[in-house]
Amino acid sequence: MKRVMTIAGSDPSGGAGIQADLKAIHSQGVYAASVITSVTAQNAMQVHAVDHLPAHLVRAQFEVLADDIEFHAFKTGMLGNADIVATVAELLARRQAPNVVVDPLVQSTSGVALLDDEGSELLRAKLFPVATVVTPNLGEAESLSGDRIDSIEAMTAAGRRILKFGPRCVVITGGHADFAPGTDVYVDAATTRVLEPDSPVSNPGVHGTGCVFSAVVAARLALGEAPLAAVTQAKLFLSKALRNAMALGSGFVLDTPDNGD
Ligand code: PXL
Repeated sequence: MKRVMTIAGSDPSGGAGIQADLKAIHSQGVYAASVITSVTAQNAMQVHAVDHLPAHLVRAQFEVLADDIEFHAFKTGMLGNADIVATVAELLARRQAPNVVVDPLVQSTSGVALLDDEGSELLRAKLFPVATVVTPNLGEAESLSGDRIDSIEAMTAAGRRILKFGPRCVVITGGHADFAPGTDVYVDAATTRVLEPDSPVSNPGVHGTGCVFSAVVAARLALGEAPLAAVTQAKLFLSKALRNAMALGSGFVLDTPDNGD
C-alpha cells in the first residue's frame, strides 16, 4: 500500500485539517500518517482557539516517521508560524521528499489566521522550491502573487507568477469565484489547463474543501499519477463530495467515502 504523510493542524470537528486529510487519503486506498503542527478548538461553524506546537516537536514527529517508513508523497496544510514552516521545508529538502503537495493556507474559511506574516514569506521562499504542486484558492493566490484576480486569464497569470517561486506545478482553485464558479486553473512550465467543473457547484458553507482537495492530490501522486491527472481526479472527487455534503451541527462537512463510492 502506498503511503502519504500529512503535516497539518488538528480540526476536532473532523471537517478540515489532519482529520479530513486522513479520511481523504484513506478514501483513495492509500495509507495516511500524520505530523501535527497546531491544535485548533473549532466546531462546524468557527475556530474558537488555536495554538502551535514548538518546532522541535514537529521535527521529532517527522524524523521518527521518516526514519522508519518510506513515504510516496507528502502534504502540508496549516503550519502556523515561521519556525514550523522553516523546519518542515528543511526536513523535506534534506530527505529529498518526493511528491510534495503544499496547501498554502493563511486563513480559515471563517477568517482566523492560520499562519503569521513571516511564515507566509517563508512559505514562498523555502517551501515552494521543494513543492511538486501548490494548491492556493483565489484569496491565497491573490496574496501569494500580489495580483488581483477577476478572470480566468488573471488566474493563469497569477499561477505563472507563483510558479516563479519554484514549485513544479500550481493549481488555483476557483471555488466561489463569481466570474467562473468551480473553475480551476492548472499551470506548469509547459502547460496551462482550465479545468471546468463536471456539474454546477453547490457549496452550502462547507469547510475543509481545500484540505480534502490537496490530500487527494497527494494520494494520487503517491499512486503514481502525473500532477495534472492527480489534480483532475481530485477535482472530480471533491465535486462528488460536495454534492453529497452532509449537515454536521450548525454547518456542513464533505462526504469522503472509501474509493469515491
Ligand atoms: O480549512 C483550512 C484549515 C486547515 N487546517 C485546520 C483548520 C482549517 C480551518 O479552520 O482549522 C487545522
